[in-house]
Amino acid sequence: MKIVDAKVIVCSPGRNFVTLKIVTEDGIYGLGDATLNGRELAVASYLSDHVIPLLIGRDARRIEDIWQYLYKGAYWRRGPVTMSAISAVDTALWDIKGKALNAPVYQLLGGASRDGVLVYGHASGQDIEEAVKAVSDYVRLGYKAIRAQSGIPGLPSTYGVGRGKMYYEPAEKDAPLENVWNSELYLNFVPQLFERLRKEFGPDLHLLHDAHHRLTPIEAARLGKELEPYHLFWLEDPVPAELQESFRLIRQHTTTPLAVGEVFNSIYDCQQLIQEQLIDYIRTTVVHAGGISHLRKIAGLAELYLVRTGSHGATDLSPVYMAAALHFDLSVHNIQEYMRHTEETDRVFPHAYSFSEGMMHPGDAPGLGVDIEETLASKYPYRRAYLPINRKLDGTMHNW
Ligand code: GCO
Ligand code: MG
Repeated sequence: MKIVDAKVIVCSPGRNFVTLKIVTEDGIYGLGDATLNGRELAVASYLSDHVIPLLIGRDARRIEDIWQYLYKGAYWRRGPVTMSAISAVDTALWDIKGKALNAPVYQLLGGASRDGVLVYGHASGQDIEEAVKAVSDYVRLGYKAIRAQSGIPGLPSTYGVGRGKMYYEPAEKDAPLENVWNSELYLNFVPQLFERLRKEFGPDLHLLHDAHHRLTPIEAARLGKELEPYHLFWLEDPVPAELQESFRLIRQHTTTPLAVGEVFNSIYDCQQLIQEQLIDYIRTTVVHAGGISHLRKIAGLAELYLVRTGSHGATDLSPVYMAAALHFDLSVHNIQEYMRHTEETDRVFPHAYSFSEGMMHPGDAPGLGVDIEETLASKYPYRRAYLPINRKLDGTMHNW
């Protein structure tokens, strides 16, 4: 089954998405998401200029061989651009295999290991009252797990507080937004938020929180410790994770479960974190960490050490990603982040996955069960956009 054509489709139905489409000689095509928020065109060029010419004429059925060919063959390994490009190829090839065998991809991965995938949604507010209201909106929609973020008194803006009510979009057109940060104000405030949420919603609702790489290890240890009475499902990205051993210090001080990995690209980024059991959830994704093939290897390693997967699923990952993630998710034991896309985005990417009672299912369409309406997509041309940057109150550049 020769690959005869491939192309990259960049569109912006509300936000930018990069989609790879691979076509085989018998007319079957597959899709892969290659969106790298704020650096989209680098991956588009990597694919069009360097990868697509190597794909033409190859047998689309040889998924693992093509993965190894692109990974080992590049010589320059890993990194978000390379790995997002490889991920898109891998995902598109799984889509093709499913369609060719007339089976949903999860059936090729060992079949459903449970009835549905527990997902968590994003609730946020400018202050505690708004955050409580947002969490109750998600409870009403049927969510069993909810991430809660709130504006911090004394800071004009912060990570995770959406502009709209049910949608969240941090990227800004043309130039990055500048956020202001202060760890002391944040650390003093967050336990109050979760004390209130536990009081309002009782012990059973799964509550999550994302510190978005902003703390030092000892600050993260303090936060984890102070959040212990509120039994978080997880505390995410407490510190920037380049230094994997920094989690040892956090771990020594707190039993709050830790999640990390949305910015990782390969198994090597989390090998130590998993093998030393320094984390509880690994958040690598199909779209940035080598596709379904590589994510299965990460999940396999994690399973040995009782680390579960909880993949990133923000709206900057397209419905093509969400479909692929759900097929993978259904085959392993985990939770999945789910931020609803806008209707505009959903119209460009019709899909078979569905949400009900806090759970999602990828559907039973052959392949991934997601498509791209190319004519509609072409009506939304790319517009350069950037993620925000973050400075401390005195102007020092900090992690966003
Ligand atoms: C999350 C993430 C996102 C990222 C975004 C960056 O946990 O959902 O932290 O909100 O900030 O994906 O592009
Ligand atoms: Mg995050």
